[in-house]
Amino acid sequence: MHFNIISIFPKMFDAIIKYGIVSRAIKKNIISIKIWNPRDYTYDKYHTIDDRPYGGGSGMLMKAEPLLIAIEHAKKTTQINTKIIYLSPQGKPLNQKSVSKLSKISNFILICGRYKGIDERVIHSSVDEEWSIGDYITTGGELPAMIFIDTLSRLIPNLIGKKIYIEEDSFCNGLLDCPQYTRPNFIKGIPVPKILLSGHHLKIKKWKLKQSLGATWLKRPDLLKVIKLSEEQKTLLSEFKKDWNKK
Ligand code: 4GX
Repeated sequence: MHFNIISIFPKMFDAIIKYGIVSRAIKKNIISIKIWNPRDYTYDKYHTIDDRPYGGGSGMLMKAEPLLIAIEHAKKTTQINTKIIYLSPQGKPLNQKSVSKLSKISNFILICGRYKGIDERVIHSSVDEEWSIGDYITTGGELPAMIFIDTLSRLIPNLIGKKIYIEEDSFCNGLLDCPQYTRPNFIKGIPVPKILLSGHHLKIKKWKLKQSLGATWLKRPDLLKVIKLSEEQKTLLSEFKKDWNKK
């Protein structure tokens, strides 16, 4: 997976380039990250990348030309099948399903906007898709771009472990994860649920599914509305609700 980033703050990407799984994937040549700074493509004395919006209004916009030249330079180094993406609150909301679809693509150009955004003509002429990381505003597109790279990267086969681990993730089946425990057996007087120590693999699997359903019901009931539960899942959820009401 190759990521070309258009950003005026290249150093911010050290956060993923230097640490963790993305960093390891870069060293193994599984991922590449190249950053193109629009400021390097400005030709006035002050290297101006922003300007006031036509029609007035507060704040500044990123100028079109430095962004367009940076995009052209990035394009020259990548294959034909490259998706150009603008991260913005106006984009389609990312979720695990869209991330999973996007992870089939191998070349990206990610445009990181600052200030009040970028000249609309950059979006109109050069952007294939606009994506949002959520309904809130960050100070720039760099963190959203890193989230984009991070979530896609962890779906690359064998990068974080066996496929089965990814399939057990929250959201993979549309549900939240079940509670998890590790040693020791007691923490602050609270024991690990007995069933997890029982060695009954089938019962443990059922318990985990039941807890997943319960956690989703308690914490994210909206998620339950968009998935179709199997008969087994329906039974386990009603058992969870019964237990819950007894407490
Ligand atoms: N999901 N930001 C883009 C500049 C901007 C401002 C207004 C268009 C209109 C964001 C998000 C996000 C901050 C990136 C503002 N662009 N990006 N930037 N939420 O908040 O992706």
